Amino acid sequence: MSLDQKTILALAERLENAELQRSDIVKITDDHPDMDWEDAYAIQYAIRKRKLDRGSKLVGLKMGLTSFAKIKQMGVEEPIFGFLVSDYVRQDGGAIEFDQLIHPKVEAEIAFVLKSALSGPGCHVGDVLAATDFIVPAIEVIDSRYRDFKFDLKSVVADNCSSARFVTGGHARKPQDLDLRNMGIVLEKNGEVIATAAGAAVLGHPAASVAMLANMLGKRGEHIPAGTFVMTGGVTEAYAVARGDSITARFQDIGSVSMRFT
Ligand code: 0L1
Ligand code: MG
Repeated sequence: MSLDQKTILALAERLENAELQRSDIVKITDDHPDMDWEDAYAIQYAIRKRKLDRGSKLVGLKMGLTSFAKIKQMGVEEPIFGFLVSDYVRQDGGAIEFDQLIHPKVEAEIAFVLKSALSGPGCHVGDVLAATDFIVPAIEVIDSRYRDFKFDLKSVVADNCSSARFVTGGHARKPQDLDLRNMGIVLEKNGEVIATAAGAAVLGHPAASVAMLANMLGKRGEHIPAGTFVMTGGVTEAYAVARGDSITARFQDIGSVSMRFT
């Protein structure tokens, strides 16, 4: 680690205030160019603690930058992970308050709910499928706290991977009843198709994203507990939205999820 605890806590406060006050900031590596991965996750975990200490509930975990489209869009090489708290949850078909966000974008994601814990190293797709209770569709709203979405990967990890809101719905289905690699997904904005993808867009198989999360957590001495909701990452690139937009993501065999920006 290159940052001391006081700096980690101050950066967590700066980033969380940017989120809560809807005021963007410049990427934190501008002031701390030597910040390393451990520092970045330490800041993210400090933000998570701030939220939990105020009574928010941890409701899941997410992987980010797991699809070729996102990797290309962001010009990065490695997936990253973040947390999901109760403050981010919105209802299927419901409103997302545009005024609470800086510059939101949406992503269609395949989500897993686990019935057994998963731990790394060595966690693989087979382990994930055996540990999965059901699969549900989701839309994530990301909202980087960095001005104009200009950042580097460490700054993004510190900012909880731009997490802001998410909606889940559709039909819960057992993984053995689905062809997750070939699952078709259509993303619509205001009734028009803006992107299409298949489940394989996420690391070749969306379960590989959950396995990667277990392996990344394993390096930290952590695991994915039974019952965890895991979003596996956008199957397409992220699309900017404006007030008044309606977004629907349709997933083959597991139904659709929608939201309106009001
Ligand atoms: O959910 C995600 O894919 C996180 C991506 C982080 C970078 C971004 O803001 O697009
Ligand atoms: Mg995402």
